[in-house]
Order: sequence, then structure tokens, then C-alpha cells
Amino acid sequence: MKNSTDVIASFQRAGQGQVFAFFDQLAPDAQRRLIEEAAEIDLAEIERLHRTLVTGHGATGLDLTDLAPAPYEPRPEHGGDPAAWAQAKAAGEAALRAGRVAAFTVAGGQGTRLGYDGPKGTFPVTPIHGKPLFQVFAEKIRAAGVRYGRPLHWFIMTSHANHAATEAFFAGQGYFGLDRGRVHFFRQGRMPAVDFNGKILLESKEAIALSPDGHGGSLRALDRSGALDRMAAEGIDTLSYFQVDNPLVRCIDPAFIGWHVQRKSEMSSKVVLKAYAEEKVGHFCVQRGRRLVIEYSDLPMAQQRETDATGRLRYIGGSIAVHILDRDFVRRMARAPVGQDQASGPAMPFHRADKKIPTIDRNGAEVKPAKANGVKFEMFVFDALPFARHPVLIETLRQDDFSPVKNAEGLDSPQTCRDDQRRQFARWLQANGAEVETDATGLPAAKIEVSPLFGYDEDSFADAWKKLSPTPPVRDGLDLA
Ligand code: UD2
Repeated sequence: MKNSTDVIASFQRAGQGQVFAFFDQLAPDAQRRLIEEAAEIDLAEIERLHRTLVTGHGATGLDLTDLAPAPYEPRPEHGGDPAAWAQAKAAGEAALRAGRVAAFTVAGGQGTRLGYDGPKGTFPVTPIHGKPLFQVFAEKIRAAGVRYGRPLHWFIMTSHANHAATEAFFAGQGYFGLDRGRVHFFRQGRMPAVDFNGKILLESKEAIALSPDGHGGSLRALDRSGALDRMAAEGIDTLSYFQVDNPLVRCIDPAFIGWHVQRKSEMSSKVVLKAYAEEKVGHFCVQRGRRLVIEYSDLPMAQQRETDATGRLRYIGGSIAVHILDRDFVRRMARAPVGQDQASGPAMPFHRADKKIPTIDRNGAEVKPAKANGVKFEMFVFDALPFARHPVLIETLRQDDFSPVKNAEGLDSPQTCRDDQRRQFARWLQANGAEVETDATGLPAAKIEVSPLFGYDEDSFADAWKKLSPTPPVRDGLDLA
């Protein structure tokens, strides 16, 4: 543990002495914890963020000049070259057989919108069995390991709030049949909230108001936790990145991996065509030759609604937060100074969010603010894209890759996600000659669930289905374990 006198002195020098205002009243244990929390904080970074983001001009510090929609590789269905896609797939399969690829899930978020208490990855999602999100990914990763003859490593980023519960969940479920030695959990970093004068806020007399540093913090966390060293030792140079809330994702996608490795890309992303102008996804843009993602909340609505001569949205390429990252690129980004603006160098910017932050007043009494009283800082992983060499953007079909669970009801809810899984199972079955009755949206009448261990994408499904003799009828429901 760091020397408490030194830590306190450094805070006082930085004008942050208020963090220790009640230190003398605390029990030794609480003092130790507060010092540990304080020692996590990079005071120079907080000072810089306050100067640039809190008191700086412009709320976001974001440069929206010279923006244009980013070009991407269209799918063969939309005019892409089928031979190039086939070549990419073969290259990805070779990388998987060579053991160069690992899966990476960011699972540090709180799941607040869903109103679910517990790590989001433990939320049940499949239509018949209600398998939790983590199980769906675990089974896809396990099945891909079998298919390519190389069991995959899986890195999972948690937060301080859900780390222990996540680990306990996996242990309790026997790691869903994965080799325990190939599942790696690590915590993301935290950032303190500050008031509008840049003063670090206390949550209580003995705790700083700390919160997760955003999924962009995953790059630093991969480095700090030793995950990158482990990857290097295992001969892994390619990380397949996806979010915990999206069970439809092809978390191990040979074509995507292939585009990435063939082009020697440092970061690649999947593009989904936006369904409507206001859809809440990031936008792939190009700015003075660099690819970047502008979040829906940052791109002016007039621009989001712009159409071309054919009436199609101009900013049509949406980010569904599915990326491939090169190991050395992650290291480079993780070690670059952060918090500057994008133009000034290889640095991930922070984003500012004004929030109501529960805190205490000068006398130590609780304050539950009715309006925003401070600022939280978060990094977004897609902000690494402008710094990547040879970035590749490929189109994917929403139905194959994206149906997140975000809200308890309505859009992106457990119901819409279960329906999308059922539509996918029905399509796989129909593509292989099975008779499946569906409505106009492709939703099957029968209850269907396909375990990823049976088939986790159209290829693996087709191979497994062919081996069934006779193939089972679907009319009264189908449960392929
Ligand atoms: C994200 C993207 C959006 C779109 C959408 C697709 C941002 C800002 N926006 O929106 O453009 O791609 O996803 O679904 O990213 N997480 C952490 N640590 C954190 C914060 C988040 O691990 O500190 C994880 C979280 O567990 C989840 C993912 O990141 O897996 C996305 O987080 P979110 O729900 O805040 O993202 P959302 O829906 O605003």
C-alpha cells in the first residue's frame, strides 16, 4: 500500500484536499480503503480533464468539421465481391486454426436501463431454456474452438461492482464446459466524479465517488491486467470484441477476422445499415482521411436525417460495437497519454457526462442532488479507430449479428431479442430445407431453440443438420441441444 502521508500530500498539492476532510474521523480500515481508492487516481489527468472538458469551451470538445460518411465493404448481397468475402473467410479460418484469435467481452456496465440486479451477463435470454447471456457466448466460443481445432481463450472485462459476482457465477456453472484456464476475468478502471469546479466528489466520508471508466477503459485494463502479456505468450494477436448485451453476435466470425488480418488492420469494425435516422447507434464517418465513430447523441439530428439523391440515409453505417483489435495496437493505445483532443496525437479522448451524483456536504451530511451537480468521465472504445492503421469496416446483416437487450420492454428488450433468435433459427432451418411456418417478419409459429453447441452460425448449423437422419419435424416445436 502507498504511504498515506504521501497520497494525502499529493491531493493537497493538487487542490483536492477535500477528499481527506473526514480522514481523522475514520477507523483504520476505512482510512486504508480511502487511501487505496485515492491512489488509483491520476491527479494530473483529472486536472487536464477539468481544464479541457469541464471548463473548456464546447460541452464535448468534439470536432465535427469535415465529416463525411465512411466507406465500407458491402456484403455480397449488397454488391460486395463474393470472391473477396470467400477469401476473407478462408483467411479467418486459417487464423482460428493457428490459434491467433481470442474472444473479448466488455461486461462492466450496470444494466440500469434493463432494471436487472446482477451482472448483465447473467440475464436469461434464450427463447426456450432462458440461458443467460454468458452461457450463449460461452457455448459459441466452445463450439468454435471445436470447429477449428483450437480451444479459444476468452477475456471478460468486469467492473468493481460486478467482478466477484461474475466470477462466482462462472464457477457455479462450471465455466459452461470451457477450460477454466482459458477464461480470464479482469476489472476495468474507475474514474472519480468531479463537481463543476473540478473538485473530486466524495460519496461518503470514507469513499470517493468512483465509477467505471467506460468500455474504452478496456484497452488500458487489458494492458494493466496482464491480459496482453498472456495473449503474447499464447501466440494470440487478434481480439474479437463484443458487448455483453448482444446474444445474436457472431462472436467468432471467420470472414470478419479474415478481412482484418488480410488487410493488416489494427482495428476493424462491423457496420449495420441504420434502420431509421434516429436509431441509437454510433455513425461511421471519415474526417480528413481518418475513420471515426460519432455517437448518436453527438451527431446533429439534421445530419443524421440527411439523404442522398436516391433518398437513402447518407450516414447509413451504424456501429453495433463489434470490433477486431490487434494486440500490439491495444498496447500502444493503452500506453498513450489520454484525455487530449483527437487531433493532438494518439490519445483516446474522454467524454463528459453531467450527472446527479450522490455526495456529502461540508459537514458530512448526505446530499441527493435534484439536478446535475458534477461530471463523470468515460472513454469509448471506438475512439481508438482514428488511430488504427489500415482500419477495415465491413457490412454485416443485422439479423446475423445484432439484437441487444437494453430495455425491460419495447425496443431492444428481452422479447425482441428472443424473437430475433427464433427468426435466426427459422432461417437456418429453412436454408437447409426444413419446413418452418413463419409470419411476414420471419417469426416462426413453433417454439424453436438451437443450442450454439449444435450450431452457432449458418455453416456450423448446416453441417450439424446434415448429420441428422432423419431430420426432426419443426411443426410442434424444436429444441436442438
Ligand atoms: C453502445 C454504443 C452505441 C451502439 C450500441 C450497440 C457507446 C457510447 N455507444 O450504446 O454506439 O454501438 O452500444 O448496442 O458505446 N461497458 C463496460 N464498462 C463501462 C461501460 C459500458 O464494460 O464502463 C459495456 C457494457 O457492459 C456493455 C457495453 O459496454 O456491454 C455497452 O454499454 P452501454 O449499454 O452503455 O452502451 P449503449 O447501449 O449506450
